[in-house]
Amino acid sequence: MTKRALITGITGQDGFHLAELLKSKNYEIFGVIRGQQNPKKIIVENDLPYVNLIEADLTDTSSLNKAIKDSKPDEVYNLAAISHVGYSFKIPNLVAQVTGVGVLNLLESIRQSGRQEKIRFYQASTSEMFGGLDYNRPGKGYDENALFHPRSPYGAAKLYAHWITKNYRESYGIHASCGILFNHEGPRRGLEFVTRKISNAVARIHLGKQDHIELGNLEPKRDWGFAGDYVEGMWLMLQQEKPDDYVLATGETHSIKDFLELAFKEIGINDWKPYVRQNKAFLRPAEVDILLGNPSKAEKILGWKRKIDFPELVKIMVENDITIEKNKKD
Ligand code: G4F
Repeated sequence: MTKRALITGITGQDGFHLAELLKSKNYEIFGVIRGQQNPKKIIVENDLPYVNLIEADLTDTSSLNKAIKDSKPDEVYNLAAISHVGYSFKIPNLVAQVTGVGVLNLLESIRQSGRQEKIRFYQASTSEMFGGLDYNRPGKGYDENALFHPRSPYGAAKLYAHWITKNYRESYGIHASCGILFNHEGPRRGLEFVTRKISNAVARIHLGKQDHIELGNLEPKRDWGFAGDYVEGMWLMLQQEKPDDYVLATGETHSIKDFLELAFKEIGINDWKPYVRQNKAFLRPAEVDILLGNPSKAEKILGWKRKIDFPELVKIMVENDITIEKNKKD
């Protein structure tokens, strides 16, 4: 029988990759779209024509109730959030409502739908919940039992969402799993995130469209994987008999300088420093200095493993942006 999936956050990078994966598995897919005249609607309609769009908002329970009623999902993937860590310091209350309490609203809609035992739920938790400070497993990385210490309004809101999801699993028996995903990137990443900002700028520098890039702190390290690999892990979590929480990560960590080094090498530039300027506007009130994940549990239980490594990821992103920028008139 064809399975039905409801995806919130369909306009984002992960929504795109997950829809492609579920389509290849013959799911009927419903995507939640938010806002009056959302400019991303047309992109979803073009790139994912098989997705049935439903208008709803995580902060509006009646619209969520209707989304669950109309889509009758077997699986719900909550990928929606205000997800930019730096921006979350500017609108902390809104982030708490959308990224945190929004998840409670969605879980309540599932619980009150009369179909709660038929629905499996995925919550997009994040490595930002660890915060980098209690780096208590040197060399091994954060696993599912590591301490949480969020360092931003975004991280704190995600931590609430994580715990309320676990709470609904324990209290009401909802098949709800949290994927604690470390940074995952790719050609579909928004230009406001550092990897895509760099790959795009490198492409433009290569084509003579700009001569430098302005960035914030270059020292932080991240465990960067490819988003296409990570959506496979989300799906695998919901195929398990029992719900649980899993870290998805590569088990490697690299600095922003490492990313710059490889990205500029793709266009034949060995010394990136003359092309990079620091702009304090991109510094954050509190920084997460290092993130390294330990995906052993997901590898063992789900049989999940990332396929694309760090150098390949950088190459894919730079090549993609060169193609886009070549075809674009500025
Ligand atoms: O690319 P970023 O904005 O990603 P960040 O903050 O790690 O968060 C991303 O990954 C999380 C998973 O761990 C997700 F939960 C979250 O939603 C998001 O997808 O920044 C990465 C690092 C930071 O240390 C930042 O300070 O890059 C540093 N950075 C330096 N210059 C910059 C810039 N970040 C951005 N966005 N723009 C800069 O110019």
